[in-house]
Amino acid sequence: MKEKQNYYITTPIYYPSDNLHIGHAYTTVAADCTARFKRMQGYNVYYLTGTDEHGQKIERVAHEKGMDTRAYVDGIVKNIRVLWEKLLITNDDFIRTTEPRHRKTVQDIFQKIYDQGDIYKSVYEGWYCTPCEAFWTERQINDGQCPDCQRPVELMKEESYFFAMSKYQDRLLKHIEEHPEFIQPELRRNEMVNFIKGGLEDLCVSRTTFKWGIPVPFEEGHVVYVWFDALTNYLTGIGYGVDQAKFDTFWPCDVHLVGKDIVRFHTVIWPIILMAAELPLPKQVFGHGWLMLEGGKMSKSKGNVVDPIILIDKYGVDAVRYYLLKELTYGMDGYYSEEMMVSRLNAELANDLGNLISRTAAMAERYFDGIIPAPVQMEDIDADLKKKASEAVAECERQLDRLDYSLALTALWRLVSRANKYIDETAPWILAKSEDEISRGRLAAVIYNLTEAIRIISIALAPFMPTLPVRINQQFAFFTDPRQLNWDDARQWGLTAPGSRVNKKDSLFPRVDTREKPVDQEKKEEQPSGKALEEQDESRYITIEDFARIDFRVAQVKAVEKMKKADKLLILTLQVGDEERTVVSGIAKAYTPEELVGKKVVLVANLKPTKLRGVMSQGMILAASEGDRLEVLTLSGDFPSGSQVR
Ligand code: ME8
Repeated sequence: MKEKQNYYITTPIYYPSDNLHIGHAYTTVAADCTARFKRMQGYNVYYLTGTDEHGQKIERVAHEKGMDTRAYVDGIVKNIRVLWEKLLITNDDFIRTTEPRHRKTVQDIFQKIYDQGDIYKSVYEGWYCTPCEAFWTERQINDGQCPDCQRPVELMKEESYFFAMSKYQDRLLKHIEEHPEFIQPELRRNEMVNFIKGGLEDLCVSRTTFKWGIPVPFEEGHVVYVWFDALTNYLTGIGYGVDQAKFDTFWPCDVHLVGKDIVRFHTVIWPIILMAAELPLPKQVFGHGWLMLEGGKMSKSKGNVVDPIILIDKYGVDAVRYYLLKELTYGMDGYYSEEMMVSRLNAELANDLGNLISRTAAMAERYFDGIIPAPVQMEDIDADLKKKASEAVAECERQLDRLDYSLALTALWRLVSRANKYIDETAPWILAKSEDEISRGRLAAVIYNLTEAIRIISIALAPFMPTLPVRINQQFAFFTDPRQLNWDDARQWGLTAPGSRVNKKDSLFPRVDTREKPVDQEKKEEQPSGKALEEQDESRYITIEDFARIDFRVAQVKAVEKMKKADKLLILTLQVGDEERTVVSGIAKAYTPEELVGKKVVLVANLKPTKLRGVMSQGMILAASEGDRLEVLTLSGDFPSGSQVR
């Protein structure tokens, strides 16, 4: 038998200075999605998360609250554990840096580096950002503020131990050059290469002005710098120094998943600690973007944090996980608002996925008494659905391996859309009206194929939405154990046994009523069943009259400017026949203003004007979008502006 491959993934260990917000939840959910996916692929996975409990920042917060530091962090850590349970996080261990096992690792590594000569004593004189727990030189700070978080820095002068990082600069650059996968995405790698080329200074790695930390093993009164302490958790968590077999199994780590704010610590300080301690470097550090709010980054000090527990209680764990994983595209920032979240949940979960499942279950009940028929009478369109399923799963897998959760979901949604379209194209309600054997055979094939598509989708979605297969299994009895799924089964078509039962239940993703918030008061939509199905299918269409109400026009782009303080928006001046229009469009990530000037585009000319960031937008231009790709529809040739588009 082939030996299982190992896979070690970590999140940052969070500061228990306060309860965590939805931004922290993003990293932990993303790492959990990967851990679940790798387990489904048969890997021997180790998923580590935990808390970074030492340092001046935590000590100050606890004192401000008049509490003993240990008692304070214990309370927050308890809440963090509850949050991970609610988010169904499957971490294999939870490391707290205040545990004795971790103290031992930190002291061993510190001593080892001291013994080989790379830690020495001197006096630190410079600036310190307590919220980031980071040292800065005079040259690096801006107007007395931290270059990372823009909060005031404090002047520090104390006797400290220093870590000779500067001498590792060339070795680190060489490693990054020879291992392009080490820092991902590429944008982060370039930033770090520039930072390192700017020159590394030796790092202050001990403090004497407070006590809340791990003592330096060879000199009383010094505590180890909190980032040296924190980064070492990745070794403690897999048994460094106590369980050699486990350590050898999982080190080097496959991926440290972190936010972009702490890529520098993980790709400069951490690899140099490992080099000095003669340990192999992690295979990858992946820096994802931030979940932003309209007013900027979520931050406890700004008081604009979003509590994930409230969202889970309102919308359910699968919906919250889905939203987070879809919203942040590869390495980029995403923007959170409850309205945008609800509209995504309604469109993608309730409409696209929820309807596919409830329509299929209802048709299986209505046309085959709830027994999945054998697929007789196959046609080309069935082969296409099957092909789309295998393509979607392969693409989802490829994107998950790059940690692009959003595009992985986009790939699966291509299959969801294809299956919904397949219902429209095969029109089972018409097949059901004929008594002849051919129509009956076709109907059986259609229901079987839809069921297969749903089975495949529910396996591939399991890493993202872990309760989905369990809930789907209550309607379609696909799996012996919906908690133990195998990724290979999503790659195969035809595993559903004809004759298995379908038992239609309430919608898996009820629509959230956007007019009535809070959502606790939401009314669940009545799910049509049986006879109402045909009417429901009718209501999915718009009439030609509806279509004719939209006034599409050819418009020529005359001028374009960037919207200030909105990196997604462009302000377009359009010529539409004799008229000039201003349109605000969210396409700045895909186009520079110069690329658009002169282009002929399609304008929805009778869309109600609306003010966007203070600019009145008079219409909308059409664009195709998929994941983070976007392309504006343009006309080649010399169609006059103002012409109608039908
Ligand atoms: O930095 N969007 O801990 P921390 C996305 N203890 N992710 C976010 C986010 C947001 N708005 N806000 C926070 C520390 N995060 C150190 C780490 S590791 C050895 C030590 C996530 O509690 C993101 O992953 O400040 C970020 O890197 C992490 O939370 C920082 O958590």
